[in-house]
Amino acid sequence: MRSKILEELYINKGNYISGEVLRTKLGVSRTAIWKHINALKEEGYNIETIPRKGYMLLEMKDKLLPKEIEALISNNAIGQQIVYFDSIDSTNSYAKKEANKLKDGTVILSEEQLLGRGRRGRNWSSPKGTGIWMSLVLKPNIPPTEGVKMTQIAAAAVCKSIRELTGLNALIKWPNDIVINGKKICGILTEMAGELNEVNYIIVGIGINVNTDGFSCELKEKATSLFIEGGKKIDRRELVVNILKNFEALYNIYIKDLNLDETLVIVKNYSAILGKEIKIIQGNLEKKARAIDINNEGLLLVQMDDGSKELISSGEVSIRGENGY
Ligand code: BTX
Repeated sequence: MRSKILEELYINKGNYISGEVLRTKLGVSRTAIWKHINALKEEGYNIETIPRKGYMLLEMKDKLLPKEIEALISNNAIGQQIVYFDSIDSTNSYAKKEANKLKDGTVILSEEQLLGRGRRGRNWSSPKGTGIWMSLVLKPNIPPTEGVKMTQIAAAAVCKSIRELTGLNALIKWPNDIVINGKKICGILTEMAGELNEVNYIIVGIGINVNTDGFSCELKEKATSLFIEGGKKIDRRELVVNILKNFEALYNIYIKDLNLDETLVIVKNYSAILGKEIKIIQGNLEKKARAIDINNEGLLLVQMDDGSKELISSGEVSIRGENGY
């Protein structure tokens, strides 16, 4: 019912619609409508209420409200259903908790995360209204070993979208970061549950610093935002929509016959590390190497100082450039 009321408000955007009209159109009591309107206000919708005139949906600048995003991605399967929060612990945690109830392709968005998560229990800073903190719920029919490739698909989609929308030189730092001018603008956290040969669900968490105008001392050296780099505020809705479209295109190509080629073209073309000296950090161990290639499986091929070659899989390592992050 809430989404039907919202739909009516959208159709009449900028004009008042009376409680009575809503009541007859939707066949519920005026009290029920009033309660739903209040709930919508709590979700972040800017609705003006005037006695005897009714309700009017006002412009909501720079909010990631689902109806507007859904309208812009009408042809996409991913994002047909959007779950939106003003505040939440973590969109990935929510998606995992509710995975069995959520449809394939559902997108979770929140204006802020209070306990945003990175890999291996690290934090992900997610301040209110400044970034894109989103999780995609996927239920593909693929072997669980393929799941890690979602990170590469997401990285390619985000990198492509940032380049298309901002013209900034976004690069992919294998396996799960996007960087601009050597600083992290986006992190990706892919989590999966499944049986031996079947995926139950894959959650692809994407965090992007969009309009952030400053970072804590701790993050200043390694984090940046699209606003800091480009000097312009970005419409987060437009970026979300672009990413979902790019993701879906690459995902569909991949899912057809598990061929990652299209994604790999982007991942390699815009790699921040290929051909460079890097440090591979595994627990307390640090090794120097040269990043040579990313293979068909999305694994990183490196050459050690002694000339030997090694394939690195994304789960185990962090990568640092020779000069810091
Ligand atoms: P990661 O483990 O590669 O990176 C985490 C590290 O990045 C932190 O230890 C910190 O040094 C640094 N960091 C923390 N916050 C930021 C930030 N906002 N910008 C730049 N650097 C930062 C990367 O993990 C994966 C992050 C995924 C985040 C998304 S947001 C939606 C979804 N929900 C959720 O809880 N996580 C994902």
